[in-house]
Amino acid sequence: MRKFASAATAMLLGVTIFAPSVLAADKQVTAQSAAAQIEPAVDGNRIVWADKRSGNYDIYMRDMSTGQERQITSDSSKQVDPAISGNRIVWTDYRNGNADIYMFDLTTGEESQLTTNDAGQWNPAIDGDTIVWEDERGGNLDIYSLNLTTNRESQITTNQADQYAPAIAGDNIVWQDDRSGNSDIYRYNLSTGLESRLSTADNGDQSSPSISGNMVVWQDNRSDQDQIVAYDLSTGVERQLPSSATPDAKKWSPAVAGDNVVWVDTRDGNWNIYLCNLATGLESRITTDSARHYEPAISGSRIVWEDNRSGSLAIYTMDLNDNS
Ligand SMILES: [Ca+2]
Ligand SMILES: [Ca+2]
Ligand SMILES: [Ca+2]
Ligand SMILES: [Ca+2]
Repeated sequence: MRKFASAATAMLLGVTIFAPSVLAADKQVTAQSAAAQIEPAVDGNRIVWADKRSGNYDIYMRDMSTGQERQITSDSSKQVDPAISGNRIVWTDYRNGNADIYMFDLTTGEESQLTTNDAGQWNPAIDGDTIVWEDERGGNLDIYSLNLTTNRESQITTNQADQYAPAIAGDNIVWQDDRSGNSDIYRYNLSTGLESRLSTADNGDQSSPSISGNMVVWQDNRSDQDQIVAYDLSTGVERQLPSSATPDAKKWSPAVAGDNVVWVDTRDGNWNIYLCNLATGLESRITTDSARHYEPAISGSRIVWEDNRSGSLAIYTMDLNDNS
């Protein structure tokens, strides 16, 4: 409560005040290197990213509970865009001359190629036993899924426009969909087989969806300024974040875990990571220096992002529960 001591007063005034001091200490995940470390993803204490220290991009992982770093791929072609759920890491892999989805199982130490089609497969996301990705085998982008328990691959969308940037939580797959002439957010439920459009605004692009439980967030420029929208699948209620008025600031790349939403925000004149708690409406600034911070991801209380404060791209993390 100490952190948000002025919150009640702030709410009375109709604005949201964020804590002036840092919530918790941030830490550099990656060893200092002139090579780029990009595209972080996180599940619990395990952080994965794409790392160019070998002269080409590979996937690396660091477990913050043990401090141990592990190189996941060593192939000389490009491995990028990792995602992680439990003991499984997935990524986009160019070793076959086109993009495919690969997986590494931390339990067995085994790597497997999940797609073999000559067209491109990109941007995997994983939750439990289900992997989703965007796939160009039909001549336009569609969403595909693979159930690791049944080893069954499914085509989720068939529309001739592009469907891409998928995210998954439980039975719900969400993605960015261009079928209406601009981008909207759609959802497919693996249990019911039903597809629905979530974003209600006809104008502007709704993009970069993220999902946790029943909460979907996306970037939304319906009012010609990028903002963050949260949509609750259980109630159908959509709301803009945060409640504080910073209409001239652009907001990008949201990610959600439980009640916490993080995004990139330009209100301070540079790119910072901000946090909004959906239950309290309270907002916090996560990064404090004037460097660029972007591509945030979040799992539980742990936030990760890409950061250039040291002059080259590195991965940083903050555990909101770390009071040390
Ligand atoms: Ca590589
Ligand atoms: Ca392929
Ligand atoms: Ca399509
Ligand atoms: Ca739209």
